[in-house]
Parts: sequence; structure tokens; C-alpha cells
Amino acid sequence: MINEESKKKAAFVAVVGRPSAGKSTLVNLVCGQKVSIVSKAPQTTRNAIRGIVNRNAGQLVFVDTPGRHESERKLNKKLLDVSNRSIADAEIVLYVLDASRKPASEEEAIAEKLKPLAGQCLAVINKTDLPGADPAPAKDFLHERLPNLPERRIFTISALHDSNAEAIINALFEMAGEGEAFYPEDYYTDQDIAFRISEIIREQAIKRLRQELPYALYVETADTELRDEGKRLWVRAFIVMERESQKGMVVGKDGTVIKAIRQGAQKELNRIFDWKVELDLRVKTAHDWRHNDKTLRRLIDRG
Ligand SMILES: Nc1nc2c(ncn2[C@@H]2O[C@H](COP(=O)(O)OP(=O)(O)O)[C@@H](O)[C@H]2O)c(=O)[nH]1
Ligand SMILES: [Mg+2]
Repeated sequence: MINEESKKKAAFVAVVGRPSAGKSTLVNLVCGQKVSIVSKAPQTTRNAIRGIVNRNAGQLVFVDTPGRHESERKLNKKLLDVSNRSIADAEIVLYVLDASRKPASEEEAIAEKLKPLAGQCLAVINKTDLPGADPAPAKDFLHERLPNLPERRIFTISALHDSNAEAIINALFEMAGEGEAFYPEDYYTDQDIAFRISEIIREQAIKRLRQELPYALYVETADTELRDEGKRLWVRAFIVMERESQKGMVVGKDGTVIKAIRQGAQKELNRIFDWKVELDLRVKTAHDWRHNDKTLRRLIDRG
């Protein structure tokens, strides 16, 4: 008997590239949802964030990863570990490059890492909308450094302005093996609610704080409670700084900064969830947390 129904496909796709190449923006585009937070500051993504795409062909689980940046700092090393583990666990690697910058040494380190995996790679040259953007140097770089990467697996895109990425999704399904879906077919992410809330608050905080501060903070959702017969979600969360002296900058004059963060986050959360979200947002300090192994394990490995 010939099985009439073609077999479904399923694969993990690790999304890798240098900081700020647009990996998280691309994951949000393919998933059609805000799955992963985005900002101008590098190292915004700190975890392996999963976004799920379901089609008739099957299921792709995109694993957004921290940008690959070599550094001796504890947090950066941890973030590189996350990227390495995601690559090791994935069947397909989606390599994101930035058309607005010429590939340099950081890009070479990534290509070197991906070289043995070129047969399972797909590359996306992003930010083609920017004035002066030119995908040609990135393309030449790929031809030279990953000669085994076939031309049909090199795409150009503006993850920010394009409205879909079906061509990329189709190409990824072609690469995927047959298998059962990993998640229920109505899921678009596996993140729990408290984590998503923390991430949206962190995104808003990064947006409103000066250059150095984004790296110095994390967000902790301490308490959530459904109220009004499940219509409203009340949340108590903390923006956690490294030093006591940083708290004032997060609060701002007369509380203006933290108020803007709270309102921005509420607005975004109301878009994501069906509940009306009400945030009780506060600031506290966990001294020098970026050098604390236990805190880093909890935040980055989420163990
Ligand atoms: N102009 C433009 N900006 C983009 C594009 N994709 C991402 N960005 C911006 O680049 C910055 C970094 O994006 P993000 O997705 O956080 O990069 P990641 O660090 O690789 O995850 C953000 O300010 C994005 O809005 C794009 O296609 N065009
Ligand atoms: Mg990111």
C-alpha cells in the first residue's frame, strides 16, 4: 500500500549571527508574532528563545540565540555557550548577516564555526532596506567561506519591513527531515507567561535607558494574579540593577522613567495577551549579578 498522505516534517532551526544582525526581528517575522525582544543594543537576546512555525508541511522550531561575540566577560561567555548549544542541538542552522556592514573579523569567526555545517545551513542577508545596504559583499563572503552552501539557500530580506518570509520557510521545510511535531500545533512559542512578561519589560527598559545600563539589568516577574474573573492580569515585577547607584536612573526624575517603562510594557503586553495587564513595577539591586554564577545560571540557562 502506498501511503497517500505525505509525511510531515519537523526540525529545530538555530538562528545565529553577530550581535544586532536582526536575528530576533527575523524570528518574529517568520513566527508572525512578537516572540523575541528586539533592540538597538547588542546582547539583548540572552536565552535560547523558541518560536514555532506550523504549516501543512509540518513544524519548524526556530531557536533565537544571543549574538556571537568573543569576550572574556562571564556574561558574554555564557551567551556564547547558549549559541553553541543551540547549534549543536539543531538540525538546521539559519545564519543571519547584515547587508549594511562589510563582513569583518567577527563574521569570519562565525563562518569558521559554521564551515563543517554548511550542508545544513541557510543564510539570510538582512537589512537590505537600509540606505547604502549592499548584499554583494556578504554574498561574496558566503561563497568564499562556505563554498558548500548552495546558492538557492542564500536569501536577501528586510526582516523589519518585509511582510512575510514564506520563501525562507519553504526552503527550510525542504531541508527538514520527517518527524512528529515537537509542540502542539497551536503554539507559536514555548515561553511561560512570567518569562515573556519579564522580557517585554526588559525590552522597554533597554529602550529608555542610556547606553551602558541595558547590560546591567535583568527583570524578575515576582507575582502574577488573575483578577476580575480572569479578565485582568495583575503582575508585580522588579527591574534588577547591579548597583544601588543605578536605581535612580531607572526611576528617573519624579518617577518619569519607570512610569514610561511600565506604560510601554503594559501596552505591549495587552497586545500579546487576552487579559488586561496591570503592572506593579519596582526597582531593586542584586549586587554585581553579572559576576554571580548562580544568578547567571538561573537567568541564562533558566535552570
Ligand atoms: N533597517 C532595518 N533594521 C533592522 C532590520 N532587522 C533588524 N533591524 C534592527 O536592528 C536592531 C537589532 O535587531 P535585533 O533583531 O534585536 O538583532 P539581533 O541582535 O540579531 O537579535 C534593531 O534595532 C532592529 O529594529 C532590517 O531588516 N532593517
Ligand atoms: Mg536578538
